[in-house]
Amino acid sequence: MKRIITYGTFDLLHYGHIQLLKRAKALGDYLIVALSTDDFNALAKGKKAYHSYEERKLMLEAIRYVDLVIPEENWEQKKHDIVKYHADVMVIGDDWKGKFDELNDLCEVIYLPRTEGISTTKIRKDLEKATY
Ligand code: C2G
Repeated sequence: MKRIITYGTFDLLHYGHIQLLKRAKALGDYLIVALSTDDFNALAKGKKAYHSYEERKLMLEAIRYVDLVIPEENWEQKKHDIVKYHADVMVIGDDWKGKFDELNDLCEVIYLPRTEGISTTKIRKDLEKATY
């Protein structure tokens, strides 16, 4: 069983996120998503997700590619997670290219091309401009 792990906030879930999860799952048999908690978002990522951790977790667990959702509470937990969950591959979008290469001594690290033309920021901006 080839186990994949990935990390993210996955807020305002969109097809770019789904495409990442789909490609990540295609690399193995079991996909673990470490989902940024509300505190981690606020304190370390400077983000305020629209949906709470519990709401984002519920949505991710409904995705066919996702087998397990765990909390991402800090930047340092990745090595621990890879060992604890026996991850063979850590996958993340190439906006992080090179940032997690130190994990190569524990597992394969793969940076996948981001899906162009969609982002949470774009959604928020487009909604602000939209006049329904
Ligand atoms: N993503 C993508 N294409 C997009 C938008 C996002 O492939 N158009 C990918 C990102 O590269 C990431 C995943 O979807 O792999 C989740 O995106 P975010 O929630 O924005 O992740 P981020 O906030 O960058 O968190 O410790 C790592 C961080 O938790 C990553």
